[in-house]
Amino acid sequence: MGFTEAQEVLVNSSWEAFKQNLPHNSILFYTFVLEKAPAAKDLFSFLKNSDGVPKNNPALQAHAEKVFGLVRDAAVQLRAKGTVTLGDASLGGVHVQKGVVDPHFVVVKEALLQTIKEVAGGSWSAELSAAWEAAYDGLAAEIKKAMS
Ligand code: HEM
Ligand code: ISQ
Repeated sequence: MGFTEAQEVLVNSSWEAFKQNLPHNSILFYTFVLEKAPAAKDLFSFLKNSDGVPKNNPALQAHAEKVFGLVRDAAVQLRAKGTVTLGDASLGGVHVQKGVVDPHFVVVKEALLQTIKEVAGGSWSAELSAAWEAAYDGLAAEIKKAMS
């Protein structure tokens, strides 16, 4: 079965919850990434020269919001047409240039799913997580294609 309307609703509702506390949730997201891949810190311009994950950093928050927003958009596309199309063709090049490699995509996926678990709280479910995972996988596959 393809991506369902119920899955789209699950992703949309937790995306709204994510945005509701962007300062907190974006720090959670980076913290989970760096727990798994401490060396990834040096890839991000806004983390490189700071001790830990900086609080109140608009660039950091904007990037986290963008990543979650693109995964949400991917869910909408999967539901509407069954495939994900990259709106921004430069996304492949950006990641190649920054030194991102395949295993990083697993790290970011797990961090994203952990963040969603925190954000959803009592409304978290395995179905909610699987919906985010499917949308992320569809988007990540397109970014990797654009990187190669
Ligand atoms: C930059 C999205 C995966 C590391 C970006 C940008 C976007 C983005 C929108 C900003 C491009 C711009 O400058 O306008 C995504 C999405 C991903 C993904 C949607 C997965 C589905 C990854 C992974 C890594 C990564 C796996 C590796 C840890 C970076 C870095 C930058 C970047 C280092 C540059 C940040 C800076 O300005 O210093 N990404 N990304 N991304 N991404 Fe990703
Ligand atoms: C990947 N690309 C851009 C920004 C990000 C922020 C946090 C974790 C992963 C990211």
